[in-house]
Amino acid sequence: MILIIGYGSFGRKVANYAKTLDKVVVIDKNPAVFESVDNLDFEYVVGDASERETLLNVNIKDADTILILTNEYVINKKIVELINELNPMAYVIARGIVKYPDLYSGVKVDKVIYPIECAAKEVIFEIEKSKLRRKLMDLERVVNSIKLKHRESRDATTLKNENAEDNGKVLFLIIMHNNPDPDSIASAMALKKVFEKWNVDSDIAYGGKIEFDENRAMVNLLGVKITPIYDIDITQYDGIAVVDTSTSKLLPIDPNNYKIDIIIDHHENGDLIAEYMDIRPDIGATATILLEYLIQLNLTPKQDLATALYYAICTDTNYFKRKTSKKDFEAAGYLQDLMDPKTLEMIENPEMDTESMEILARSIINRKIIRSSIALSYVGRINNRGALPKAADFLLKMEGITTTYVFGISENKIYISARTKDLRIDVGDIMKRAFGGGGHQKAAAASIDLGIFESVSNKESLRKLVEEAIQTKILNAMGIGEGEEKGNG
Ligand SMILES: [Mn+2]
Repeated sequence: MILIIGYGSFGRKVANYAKTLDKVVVIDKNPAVFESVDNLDFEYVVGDASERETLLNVNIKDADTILILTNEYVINKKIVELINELNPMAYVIARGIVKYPDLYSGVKVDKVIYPIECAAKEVIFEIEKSKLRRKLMDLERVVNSIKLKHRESRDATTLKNENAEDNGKVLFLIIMHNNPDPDSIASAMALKKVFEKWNVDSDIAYGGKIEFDENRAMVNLLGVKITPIYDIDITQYDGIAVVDTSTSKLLPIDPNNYKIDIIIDHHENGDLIAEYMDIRPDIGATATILLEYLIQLNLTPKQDLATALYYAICTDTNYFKRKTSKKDFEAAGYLQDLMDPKTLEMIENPEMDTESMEILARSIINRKIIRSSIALSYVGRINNRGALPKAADFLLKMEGITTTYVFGISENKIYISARTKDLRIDVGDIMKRAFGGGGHQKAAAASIDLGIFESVSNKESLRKLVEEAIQTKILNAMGIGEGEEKGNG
């Protein structure tokens, strides 16, 4: 049996739904509330539920669920006290008031509900939805105006030249920022899907390099088609969209030479402008914004896109440890059912190329341990600089080692990667003072010109010279003198 106390407008609604679930009994002290209802298909009692007699009259012991829905809060508490005594097993739902959060302290209530707040939240949710719908209408309008321009220019060409070839489709260029990260890659993939829905073709381009093994694995395993912007004739495109940046510094094209039509990003203080801009710094990843678009357009992301978007949110929020909004969590939750955990695992732990493996091996073999916790390691000539930070990370896993420096030569420079898990050591500061490099407390890097060492052709002599020069500078910056080190022997 469901017992409802209070038959106001809210109680009436609840009673209506509840009677499909179980037998319903309603109590209200005002007989008039029952008169206005035509066919009452539930039991009711006119009485004051804050009086023991009334509750006993309705066989309160039979009630599994009791709802106290009057808006007289003081009386509600009194009723709860009585119920706790007469039927302690019942599931008690009571109407609360936001102003008095402690209203039910000291009594047992299973659920306090705030009807007005629930309704208000639902309204806000609808407002958000309408805003998103509006945004997508704006985006589609921008795309349509480009379509129109495309058609006009095509008609003009056809008039002049009967043989002009054109499949009639509008072609967009989606540009990611330099050295694209998973968020920009996934966002570009998603925007391509949005364009497809509107019958627009698009290519994805990037500047710089795809730097990390993980990012390369993402592109390869998910079969993402992306092209270096230098291989592309930008003039053949009808429109340009930029994802995951709004800063000209990170863009591989000069915004003074090309008109950008669309920018979707989550970074603050960008200098780029476009006809359509959706920039939301409160969101942890651009992928979250684009997933909203997909859902709004009824486009359920397929497994590859879902995996990409999920990985993008994970990396941009550093696995939800950095700035993460409720929307990012919701997006990740939604994607979890759609993505492929096996592919994700392969992206997160990509196979290492032979050179990286060798550099790792050399960093272990060549390590010099100072003060039993600092490892310095020279790995010689390298092609893949990305292997240095990996080696520095890897050495940190050795027992007793808390700070690592791995350095090697690439072209005519010495590159150094530093890592520490010792909170008293700031490797960013050390790299800066020793070599003018940079980074933060836990991870840093630097590079210096090989200079006069360049003329040294003997491998072994070069090793000795570089090792000694780098070691001296690092130890000095750390405040560990050479002499002192020898003394400690
Ligand atoms: Mn991002």
